[in-house]
Amino acid sequence: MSTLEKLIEEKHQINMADIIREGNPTLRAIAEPVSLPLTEDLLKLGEKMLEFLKNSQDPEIAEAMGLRGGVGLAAPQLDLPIRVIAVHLPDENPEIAELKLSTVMYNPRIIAHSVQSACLADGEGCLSVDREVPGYVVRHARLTVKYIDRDGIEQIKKLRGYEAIVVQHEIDHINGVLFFDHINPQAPFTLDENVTII
Ligand code: 0S5
Ligand code: NI
Repeated sequence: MSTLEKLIEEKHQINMADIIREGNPTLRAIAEPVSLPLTEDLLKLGEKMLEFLKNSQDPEIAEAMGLRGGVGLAAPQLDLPIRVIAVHLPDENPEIAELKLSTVMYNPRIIAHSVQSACLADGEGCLSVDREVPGYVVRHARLTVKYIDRDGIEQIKKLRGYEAIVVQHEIDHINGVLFFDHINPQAPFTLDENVTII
């Protein structure tokens, strides 16, 4: 049975054992676009990815399943070299309260971005990286992303703040890029003037 078939089996719930780690070449590959119309299997995959993120953010479920809490997941992290990402932002993030992003994006593409940059104050981690890499990960502060949604409809969305950072981390994964690629090991906490720390 293929990796995709196993992941989308009715009884299967995505867990840490499904997530590949640093060193696996799939994390460094350019993932393939998904073809349209979306297949039933790709729709199921998207649902499973979102379910994983929700489970991982529920303290009881995360504890029981041994999950590391996450806000995003990209198909290459499941050893699937395809352009599918899921983002599920936690309710407790005050900035996002009015605009909570919980989406699966097929073939997402950044079609425009700000000159202004931003980074998370605490740096970033990754469910595929089992070590801490300190340093600012400088990204676009705002972006316009175009993607196919679960109804097969093309969407164009403007993002800023935390959600823009998360979507960029996930789009990096489908391009074979890991967060620490953006960290200068000689000066991990050196920033330009035009970078907002969030
Ligand atoms: C509850 C639990 C609520 C945890 C929030 C969290 C995808 C939480 C994380 C990911 C930086 C921008 C380690 C910690 C990393 C996107 C990495 C955890 C974000 C994606 C998952 C990353 N985390 N948890 N990943 O490609 O905030 O930030 O969520 O690797
Ligand atoms: Ni990651």
